Amino acid sequence: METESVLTRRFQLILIKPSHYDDDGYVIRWHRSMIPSNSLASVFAIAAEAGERQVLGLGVALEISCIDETNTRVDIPKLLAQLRAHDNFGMIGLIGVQSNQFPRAMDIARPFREAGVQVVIGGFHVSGVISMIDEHALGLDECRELGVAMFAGELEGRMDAVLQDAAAGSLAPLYNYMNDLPGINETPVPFLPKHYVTRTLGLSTSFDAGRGCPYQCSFCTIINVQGRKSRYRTPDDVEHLVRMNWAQGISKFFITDDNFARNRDWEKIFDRLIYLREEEKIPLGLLIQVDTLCHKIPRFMEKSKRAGVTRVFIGLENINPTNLLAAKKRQNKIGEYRKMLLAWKEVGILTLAGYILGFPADTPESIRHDIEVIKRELPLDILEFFCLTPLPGSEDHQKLWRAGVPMHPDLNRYDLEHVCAPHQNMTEAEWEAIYLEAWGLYYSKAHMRTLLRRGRVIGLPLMSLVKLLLTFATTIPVERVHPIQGGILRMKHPSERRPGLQQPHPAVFWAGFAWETVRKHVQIGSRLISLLLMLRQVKRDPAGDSYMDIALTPVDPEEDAKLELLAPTMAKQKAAA
Ligand code: B12
Ligand code: SF4
Repeated sequence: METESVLTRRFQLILIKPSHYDDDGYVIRWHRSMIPSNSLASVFAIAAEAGERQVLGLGVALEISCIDETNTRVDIPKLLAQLRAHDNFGMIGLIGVQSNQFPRAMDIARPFREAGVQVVIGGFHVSGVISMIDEHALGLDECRELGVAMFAGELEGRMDAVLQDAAAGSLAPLYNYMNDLPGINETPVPFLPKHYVTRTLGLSTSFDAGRGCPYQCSFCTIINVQGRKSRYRTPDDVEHLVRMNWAQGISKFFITDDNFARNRDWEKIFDRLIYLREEEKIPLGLLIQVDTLCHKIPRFMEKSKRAGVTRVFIGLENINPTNLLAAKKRQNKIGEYRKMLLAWKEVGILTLAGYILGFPADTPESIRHDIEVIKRELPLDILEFFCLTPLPGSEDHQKLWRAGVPMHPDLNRYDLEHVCAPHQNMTEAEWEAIYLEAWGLYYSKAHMRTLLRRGRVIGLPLMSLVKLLLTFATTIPVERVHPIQGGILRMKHPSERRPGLQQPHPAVFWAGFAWETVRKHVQIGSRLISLLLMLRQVKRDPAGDSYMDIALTPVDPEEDAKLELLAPTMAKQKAAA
């Protein structure tokens, strides 16, 4: 009898990737979110492999379930009942928790801890704070008080100990591997079963081909958590994960490396992807992130195209050299921006760039001016704005913390959309106002028409461009969240309101939600119609094929020196001479 009961034990491993709260205090959740979480895919794959090796002993099964809160409600009573049915033989894993998600993660953890369920939290907040501040600051002591075990560092090669401790009911308060970054070659590759992937848009998934970045931007947390040395997956691993996904019909990937161009093995990985695409006819579609000097790497652009890259995200950050220097972003050379963007245009790949507002030299006027310069002179498709934020784990945050500069105490705001620290030229209200205004300035009707006209003459996929324009032009004004946190059909539930805020009467809540949903869809629908009409006009324009403007003009060093884009750089050079 005894043996039989041991054999039937099933450890419940529930992996939850928390979302965070919007400005009204509701969890940001969608019917379909943008893209599956790579953190969740990584931890799931590591756990699944541990399960196959029966790390909890012969006859003890590991039952893993995943919840990405950006697209699935965390139904706490249901999960508690599931765990109770197994005598609480299980564990909640709070996965890939960023600083802005930490308060929500704690709110999820609380009822589980009250019920005696074991909880472990991992991700950039815990790792970043331990790396740059200490083991107690910014909510980490709250974890200890609640009995939530913390995991700092990376999980590859370390899962067995966590699972075995949890199964024995004796989790340590802290697993700290920050000083020991594992190699990620030949470790389980990130993977999510298709029924999780279909909760996101466009049947695409994500993986990291490498970790670590050699640069030293002061606002960056990545170098202090994942290190500056390039660690990467082997081409065999990448091929394996592509085949696993293709077996379930998925061939579109977001390669999440912060800078794939600095992955030391980028070429070997691209060669393998080119083989899979050209010889095996797997219809790969890739989004990669690169730096502004990637066009200088021989063969990088051409092989990107052949490997199936359709979109690139570039960390442009700013066009003011003083700001770039202040952020130690020395690798961004403004004189190279046009060359790099035109090189991507030449291979027909859509470009998206991140632009940070709130560097020391910024004022509302300078930001307005810079956006107009970008629109006129840079051949860029999509621009995304962020507020400069001292993210826990970054050098910027560490400096302010040590200097005792007051920063916003609510971690939920550290999402790059809210102002969290003082600025020398702008009040908090001015900064937040120019952040919202910036979106409207770039996604004006006139500029979206220009982008479509440039797209036509270059031969970009215009429907893809329209979809991106719709997302980036509407998500902020309609949904009040950043487009990369967006999705389709915003979902809300009264139980998801932040504790401490007033709970509305259910009737009032649901009536408000229904009205809000209708209103938003009318707004989005009318923007879509106007974009489609614009596209039709652009396509039918008889002069469309000969369209030309400053941005599309090939680089000529003498002529480029006269552009406003380079005015601050030229002035600096003159002064230095
Ligand atoms: C890809 C990515 C995204 C994607 C996410 C989708 C996807 N496909 O994954 C998108 C573009 C949507 C995105 C959005 C945002 N992101 Co982002 N993102 C990243 C990026 C580049 C990679 C994440 C990743 O996959 N890492 C690899 C995984 C495997 O690492 P990991 O999460 O640390 O997990 C490992 C360990 O921590 C540990 N672990 C993790 N969880 C757990 C749990 C347990 C129980 C255990 C035992 C272990 C464990 O094991 C894992 C494997 O080793 C990171 C930077 C980076 N290099 O990580 C930024 C990063 C995580 N993002 C960041 C931010 C701020 C955001 C946004 C708020 C920005 C915005 N305004 O939109 C939003 C938030 C939206 C959201 N809902 O997540 C910050 C977070 C910083 C911080 N201190 O919080 C980072 C670090 C980048 C930065 N600017 O510094 N992001
Ligand atoms: S290039 Fe990107 S990943 Fe590298 S240090 Fe700068 S911000 Fe961080």
